[in-house]
Amino acid sequence: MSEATLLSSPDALVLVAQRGAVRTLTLNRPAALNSFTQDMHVELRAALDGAAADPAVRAVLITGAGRGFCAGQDLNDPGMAAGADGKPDIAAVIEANYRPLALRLQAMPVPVVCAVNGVAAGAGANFAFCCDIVLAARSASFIQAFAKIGLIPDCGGTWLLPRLVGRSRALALALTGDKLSAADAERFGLIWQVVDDADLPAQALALADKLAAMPSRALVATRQALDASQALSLADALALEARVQGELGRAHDFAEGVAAFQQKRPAVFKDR
Ligand code: T3D
Repeated sequence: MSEATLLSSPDALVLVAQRGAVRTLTLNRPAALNSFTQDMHVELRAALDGAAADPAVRAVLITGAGRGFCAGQDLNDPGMAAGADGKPDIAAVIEANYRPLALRLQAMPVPVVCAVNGVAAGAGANFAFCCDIVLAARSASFIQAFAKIGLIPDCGGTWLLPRLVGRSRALALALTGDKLSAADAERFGLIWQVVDDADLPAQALALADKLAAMPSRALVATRQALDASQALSLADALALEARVQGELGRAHDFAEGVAAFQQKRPAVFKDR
């Protein structure tokens, strides 16, 4: 297995590395549990845009440095905008940072794996849930911390939580702000899988490698169709499936997948 190549500065707020076809982004403010500052948002956006634009990238893996994954908004960040009345303009912070982040993840042209290595709180938790497949270390936890500071779930939380776990659990998580263990997050269906702490990096990388070798265009079309179906009737979802299958059926990867099956060899997918 090849070594990872660091593409960012070693002291960047988001470390960017490439190994094979997997681009790894590591939130890197461990002393503040990788909470989001304005500068970290800027670096994360650039890193996600860079991965999206690079044809050598076929899967993205997101994780955090140190003992936390991400504690949400850095509540000490002087970059937090103030409105004309001098009070915090949180709408501006969300419009500038969290809304683009959630939409960027939903529109990534490759699958995104999230390896939650420690606590994920506030927007840090919902950022993780925006990713396609979430693994978490057994010691990790998830906290909808917003209610404790007089806010509502953001970074897509109001949309994601009821879809992931249903209204009853979504409301209880959001209203109490209680800490949910990784094991309970898996049991609720908030995340895909909990793994032993020591195994998280290797298992997350193995999953990203596996996805990188699969037909990216079809994987991304799957995410888009599943998300779109939430607002569609069965008849309209069936029509969408027909249209998307029609497009994929004319693409390289379908021909390659069928040929590889018939020839009993591994497929080499390349559409993105
Ligand atoms: O503009 C806007 O506000 C809008 C956007 C809102 C989106 C949001 O994300 S709102 C929610 C913001 N996040 C939180 O409210 C979580 C705050 N953090 C915590 O509740 C706890 O830190 C944790 C439960 C996440 C972890 O607890 P613990 O005991 O493991 O660690 P700790 O000792 O509290 O934190 C370690 C350090 O990280 C500590 O710094 P220190 O004292 O060692 O210098 C702590 O201050 C720092 N830290 C943790 N979270 C944040 C933070 N610093 C700034 N902002 C944080 N969110």
